[in-house]
Amino acid sequence: MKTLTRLTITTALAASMALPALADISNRTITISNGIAESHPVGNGVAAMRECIDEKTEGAWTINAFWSSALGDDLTATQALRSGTQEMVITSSSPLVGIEPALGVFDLPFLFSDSEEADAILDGEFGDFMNERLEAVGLVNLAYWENGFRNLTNSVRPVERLEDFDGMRVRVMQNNIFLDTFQALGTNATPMAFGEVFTALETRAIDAQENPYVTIDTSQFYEVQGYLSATQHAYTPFLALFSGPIFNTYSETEQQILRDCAVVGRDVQRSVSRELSDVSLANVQAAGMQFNEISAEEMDRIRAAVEGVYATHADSIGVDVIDRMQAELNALRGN
Ligand code: KDG
Repeated sequence: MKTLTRLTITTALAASMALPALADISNRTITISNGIAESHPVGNGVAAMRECIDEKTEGAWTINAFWSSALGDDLTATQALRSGTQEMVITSSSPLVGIEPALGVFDLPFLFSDSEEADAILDGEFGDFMNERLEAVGLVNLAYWENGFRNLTNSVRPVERLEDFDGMRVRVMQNNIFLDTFQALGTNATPMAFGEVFTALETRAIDAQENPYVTIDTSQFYEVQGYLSATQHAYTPFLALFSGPIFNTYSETEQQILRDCAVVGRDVQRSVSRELSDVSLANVQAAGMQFNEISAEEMDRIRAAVEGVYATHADSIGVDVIDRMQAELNALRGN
């Protein structure tokens, strides 16, 4: 009899220890949006995050994903998070500099040398520093996902030297740092939301745009662009943002589930993005794009032409922000 009693008490204790976690998880519906097609590696990331959430909530949460700017562009969706009318967005950081100017540091040309450096900065102290600033404006950044290294496409000519940029009508993200960078290269730069780019290229309202290979491929820019040049002029991250007002209504258990599963999604998304980069480059060439790399000498001239953007935007980004970034990069590079 005593053994049965002990067993019953042990089982009851074990069950009661499990209960708080389940009791802390309510039925939830999460709306998440993004500006690109689901075939982009962001789709893989969202799928992995959803699987993680299904497992941890035992199916108590529903994730509804919307693609190709269906719920508005990056800035519109992000404002919906701040007002508490949408839960989540995977967005480029660049269009958000009007909300948090410090984000502009990620738009500085040729800032990161490679994705390993980008990961170390974004997943380290600097990323935490930026996340604190985002929380102050009602945005919880659950993780940094990968947009990637950006390259120029156009319908006019191969860009092999600095002078080939001259007069080109280039679409840039709604961000003065990108605007000034491409004006410094001699182009006629135009800020535009991502959802409008394909039509603007198709109608020849603009000549060019710049994005990572996987975006050029999955957004089918090869249908309206003849030339792709490996400028690799900036590495921009994606932010996996959650609404601050809504996040604050979640239990600590639920908040941790969001953070943990956004990291699971991040690792899958980055991995697929890097695996697909060369595949996408091959795809767009097979679809007819003429690809060219740029000589080291010409890359030095291009870098020199845009280096003034750092000084021009130091005040708007924050000298302290840029100094912090440079210090962490120097430490990584052993300088
Ligand atoms: O929602 C993300 C897209 O808007 C993303 O592709 C942003 O790189 C981007 C661009 O060029 O606008």
